[in-house]
Amino acid sequence: MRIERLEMRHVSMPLVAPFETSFGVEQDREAIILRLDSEGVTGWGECVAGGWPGYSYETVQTAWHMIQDHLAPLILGQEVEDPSDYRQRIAHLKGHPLAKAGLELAFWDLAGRAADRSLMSMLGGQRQRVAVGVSIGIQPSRGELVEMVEAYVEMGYPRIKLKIKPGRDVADVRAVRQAFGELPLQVDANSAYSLDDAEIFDAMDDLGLLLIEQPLAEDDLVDHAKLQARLKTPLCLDESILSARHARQALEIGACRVINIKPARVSGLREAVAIHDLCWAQEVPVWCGGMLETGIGRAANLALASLPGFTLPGDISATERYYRQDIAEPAFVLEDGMIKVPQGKGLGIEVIQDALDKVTVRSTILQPGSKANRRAS
Ligand code: NPG
Repeated sequence: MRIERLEMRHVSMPLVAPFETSFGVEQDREAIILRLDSEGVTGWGECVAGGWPGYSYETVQTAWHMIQDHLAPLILGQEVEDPSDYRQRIAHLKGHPLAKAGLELAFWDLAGRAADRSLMSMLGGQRQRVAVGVSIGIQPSRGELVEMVEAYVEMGYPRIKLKIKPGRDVADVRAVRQAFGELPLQVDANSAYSLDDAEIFDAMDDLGLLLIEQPLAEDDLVDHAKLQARLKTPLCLDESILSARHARQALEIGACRVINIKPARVSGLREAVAIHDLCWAQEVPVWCGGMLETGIGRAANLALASLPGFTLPGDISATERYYRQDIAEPAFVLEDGMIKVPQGKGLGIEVIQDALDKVTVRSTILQPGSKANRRAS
């Protein structure tokens, strides 16, 4: 398909409530929305790099530069067959998985719309509905945390994830465990600890958690293996796993027993499926993580989570948990602890142009031979 045009929009979307993690507080979700046009077909993508390098070194600014100056020149005016062809064209460029994944997603949507196939069927998904959970940020007090958990349990979320950070860990989690008995519960530290804190995790080990996510630094598989060896609770890696190779190595040395797969973090859906396949073959459970995506990115996460190895509920919640006004429709709703996987062609969602315009803070259109494109090539 000849790529005729790439539109980039930096958006800032107000969240329904601030989201606090060990790396900071987010009030507005920043992202880049991408629109590819080819032969009368449009494909949408979302790059989830945020406003500051808290979760990843990438930000909206670095991703904008990467997409505009390095990725776009490799595709504009070119015949790009499909997402795999796109991946080959950019394979020599180092790093920047969030930027690469955002554009790859637009290629998936384009390919699906052109071939009249849903993303779920292109990826090999097998379920029309997927089990989901909710991720609860750090709350101002323990009492408010317990109230928040209660509200989400009442809404029907069957699995709860609690964000933790030093000083807001064992006592918070114990309070939730005491209030909710058998509730499926897991925690996420976003790499805020070191092996010197192992006793904190020894204490968590008795709280019946499904898993402990990314307790240590993202580049520290070895200490994760040491920590996993002393715990009965499975460790789950998120930030540490950027590719199928990382996943294989982490499993080989016993650094984790579960993997969180986020298409954005691993440079796109193609690599996400490769990690799924590796874990499926080894009977290692995986689940789909989330990065407060708009309806565009969340549609992709739902399609991915419909693959058979996603045996744990994902961080994919209903639209109303994130945004009062999303930029895509239909909204995703929770039904019996599950969300339906879109079945329309491509991502199976439609972008709401007015809503997108309202949250756009800057935009650019790149075409073959356009200034930004020429400058970089
Ligand atoms: O439901 O999309 C969601 C949020 C799930 O906790 C969640 N995401 O560390 O996994 C994470 C965290 C995150 C949010 C990471 C925003 C990066 C950006």
